[in-house]
Amino acid sequence: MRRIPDDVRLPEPPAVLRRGPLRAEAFRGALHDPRTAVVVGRLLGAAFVVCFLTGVLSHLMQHQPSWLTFPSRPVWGYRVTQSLHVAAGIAAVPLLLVKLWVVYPRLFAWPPARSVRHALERLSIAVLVAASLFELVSGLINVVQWYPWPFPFVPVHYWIGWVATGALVLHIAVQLPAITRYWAARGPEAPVSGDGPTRRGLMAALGASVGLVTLATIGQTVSPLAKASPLAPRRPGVGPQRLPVNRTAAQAGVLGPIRDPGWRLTITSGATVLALSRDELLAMPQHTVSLPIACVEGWSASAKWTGVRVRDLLDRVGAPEDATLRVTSWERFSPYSVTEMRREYTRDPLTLLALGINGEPLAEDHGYPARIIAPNRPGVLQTKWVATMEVL
Ligand SMILES: Nc1nc2c(c(=O)[nH]1)N[C@H]1C(S)=C(S)[C@@H](COP(=O)(O)O)O[C@H]1N2
Ligand SMILES: [Mo]
Repeated sequence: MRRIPDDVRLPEPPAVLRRGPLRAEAFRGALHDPRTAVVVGRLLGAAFVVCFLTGVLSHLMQHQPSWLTFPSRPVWGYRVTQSLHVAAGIAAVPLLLVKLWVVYPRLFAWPPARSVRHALERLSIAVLVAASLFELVSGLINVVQWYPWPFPFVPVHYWIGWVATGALVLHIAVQLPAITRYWAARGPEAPVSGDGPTRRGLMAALGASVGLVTLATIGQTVSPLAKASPLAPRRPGVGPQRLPVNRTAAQAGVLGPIRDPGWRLTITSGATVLALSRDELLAMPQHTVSLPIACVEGWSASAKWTGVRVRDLLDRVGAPEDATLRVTSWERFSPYSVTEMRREYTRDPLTLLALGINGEPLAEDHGYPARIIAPNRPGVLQTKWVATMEVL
């Protein structure tokens, strides 16, 4: 590959094009300055780092690679990291809007590209802006479960997250001189003059917007705040048995098999096959645990689950201690139809095949006759309407 010399100058565009926003002094507002860009950029960068780390963690927990194991404790681990992911993403919306407002005059820099290097820099910023907007918008509309696009949300949101993060790292590297100048010149702040708001006013408005959008949505996971969160798409405490429902039994097309009086749970381990009715499951030792359902969409809610320990079921079919378990739902053709659990989950005394919730038999929409509930596990893997359990 040929190196691109730093100083490959591009021809100057004709001066007649320099009109409107392209003319010199088109933007006089004092807050389109590098200092404001750095101050807002730092906050936005922090929100992005939180989103990226918690997002990668969530992805790995949902698509667990064979070389990686996750502990089943603390039980609230996924609840906290996923709430942070969604809350930081929502807080990043006003931050990104303000950041774009601060720097948008640079879109009209003259000349549009001084050199090949400058053109590449601008291209990388275009990628950063596009990827950031895509991540925030796709994340938000996933929270409200609206899928207007023809591609699957999870892999695209995941990979564009890497693109945005790569572009962000490049952007920070390119802007390092400006950032260092900002730190060196700190000290008494130069008064900003000119039209428009002061920097302090801008930051106060920004802080208020971040606080407002956070408060308006955080109630979807912090139950005492639910009343103050008009925009929270789900609320803990609302739904059958005071727990939100992600997909109903009717939507999943399982009403036939789960209402069948001949319903049986099939457990297989090698040649051993055990078929248990709900009454037989209820006759086994029952345990009650308090565990949250924590959805990737950011809502979470705690409930008291009662049922049979998964490890007791495994012992009944003589499964090896470290066996992996495959759980299949009556629901077909859904990404949530099948999940696998390794020993950290199957052997945890809190991992249940739940038959009841908050003192009542499971509602159909919560997975009747039986569902999985395990500690520190993404909601999407808490399989409802369990049909079979296979020891692998
Ligand atoms: N079979 C099946 N299990 C499922 C789902 C599903 O659509 N089908 N949704 C999952 C998701 S995304 C979540 S967050 C939880 C929600 O459980 P709940 O509806 O009982 O609150 O169930 C999980 N188990
Ligand atoms: Mo979910």
